[in-house]
Amino acid sequence: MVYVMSDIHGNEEKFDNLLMQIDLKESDTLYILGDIVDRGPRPIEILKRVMQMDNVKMLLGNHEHMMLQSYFLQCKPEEKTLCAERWKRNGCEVTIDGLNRQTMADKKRIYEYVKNLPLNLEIEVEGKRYLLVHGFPEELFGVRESRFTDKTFFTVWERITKDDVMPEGKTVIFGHTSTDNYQECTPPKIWYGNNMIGIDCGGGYGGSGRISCLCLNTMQEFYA
Ligand SMILES: [Mn+2]
Repeated sequence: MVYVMSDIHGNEEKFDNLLMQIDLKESDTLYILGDIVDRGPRPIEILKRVMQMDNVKMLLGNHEHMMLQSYFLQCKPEEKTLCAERWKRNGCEVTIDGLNRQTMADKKRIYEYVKNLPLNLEIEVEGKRYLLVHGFPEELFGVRESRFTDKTFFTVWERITKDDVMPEGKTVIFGHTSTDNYQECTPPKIWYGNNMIGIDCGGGYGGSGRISCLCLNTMQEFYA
């Protein structure tokens, strides 16, 4: 079976609850569409577990991108303050705490893993093509109007709207923008648009927010 999940944001309890619900087997594949870190209590612990799981594949989210830029100093020196402030507004403290508790070797492993994460992945399940993205399809950079002038920023930060036209022949599955932007529903649910499926059910924000998981073989939905 193939599953997608997104925006876990340090919520290890909800992550474990979902893993239990789907009963993930070694022969299954779970795609996590970015934003494991920041906000919730155990972001680095989840990230380290994911790094060890051969059947879990992850995309870069804007929160991992902020971590790379600020903690691992991938930003331009003149943008250091700007990046640090942006990350601070987005719940970085738990991630910094978690990273500071790691050995040098583990920090290096985390850095190597995160900096090599793909922006998008295209997969086929049951004869259907899916494009997995965190924020927006990379191939629409320069096509879709955006305030982001850098392709990575565009892909991890830009938000899909109901009226966006997705690339032909595939269904885009995305996180990043919680589904209450597209539909009124309490608690939030997975949103199905025109060739696009939004799976961020606001689990990173507490309240009635949930983390969702979708099985692409059966389209069965799971929530925690
Ligand atoms: Mn995001």
